[in-house]
Amino acid sequence: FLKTPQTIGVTCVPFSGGQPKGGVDDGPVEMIRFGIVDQIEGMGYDVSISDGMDKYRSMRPASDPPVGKLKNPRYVSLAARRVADQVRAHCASGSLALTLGGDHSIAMGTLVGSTAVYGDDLCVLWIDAHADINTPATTDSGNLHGCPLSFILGLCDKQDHSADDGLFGWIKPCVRTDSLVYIGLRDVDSGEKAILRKHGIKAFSMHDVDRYGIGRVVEMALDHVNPERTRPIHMSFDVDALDPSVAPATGTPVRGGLTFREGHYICEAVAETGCLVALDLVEVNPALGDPESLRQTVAVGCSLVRCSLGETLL
Ligand code: B3U
Ligand code: MN
Ligand code: MN
Repeated sequence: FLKTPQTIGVTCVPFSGGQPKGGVDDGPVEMIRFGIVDQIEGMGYDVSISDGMDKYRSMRPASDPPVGKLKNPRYVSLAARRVADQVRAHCASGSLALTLGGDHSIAMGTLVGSTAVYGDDLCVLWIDAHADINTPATTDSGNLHGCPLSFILGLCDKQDHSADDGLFGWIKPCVRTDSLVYIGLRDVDSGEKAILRKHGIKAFSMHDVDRYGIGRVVEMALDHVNPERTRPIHMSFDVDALDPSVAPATGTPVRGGLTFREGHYICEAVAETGCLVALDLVEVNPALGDPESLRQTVAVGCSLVRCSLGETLL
């Protein structure tokens, strides 16, 4: 694959159906208003933007009763499918696909889109306080933003989620469990821990960040999924990986998170590989907290994106 695309294909996904709190659907527009597109262009990139971001809101079905425990299953499936098409189009044209969420359920779409182009070669860095790997059977909350990886990795029992209408049947397993690595975990459900153990999925928790320091952790994470630094990387960055003192405006903050520098270090190290082909920045919720929390969280989200694109490399 061509390293370091010169065009950034932006997909804005004003979507909140994967969890119960309103406001996360305003994440993308706040990042645009903060100037993320101008900032990226200012770094010398060409930017193309997917059209029809307003369509995501109007996709909500009139009736969307739970399937098993899963909430808003039709809405999540429809929106993610559209995300997949838009991300696939950006990747196919050789652009780096930047997706601004929205809650993390949209990563079902971003990963289907990126792997449609890069296939098995793609590896995934999941930066998050949470593992987002619940299956329709293990989820307690029924919130699909806690489940995207189980679909992508093919860990769901078919009868769990598609018995009635094959709602998520369009998501074929597209990432191998050894092509995924986590950084930042600190709030993982017991069912999720069992899944991580069973499949031997590599995860660097905050405990590991404390023990080894962020420099070693990122090196070990990249060595695990991308030892030669030749595989394309999809980084899915949930802003709640950061400590709530750094990114307060998010739906499920968990204390003890990454510092401002640790978060940025991850992005810089990924930029340095030259392998980044897709980046998700999700779970910025402008409705939560005071205006200063909002400004701070949107600003740090934009800053993480710019660093991932190489801004602070000398
Ligand atoms: N694991 C829990 C909590 C959670 C996951 N992702 C977020 N929260 N943001 C769940 O609902 O699946
Ligand atoms: Mn999270
Ligand atoms: Mn997440």
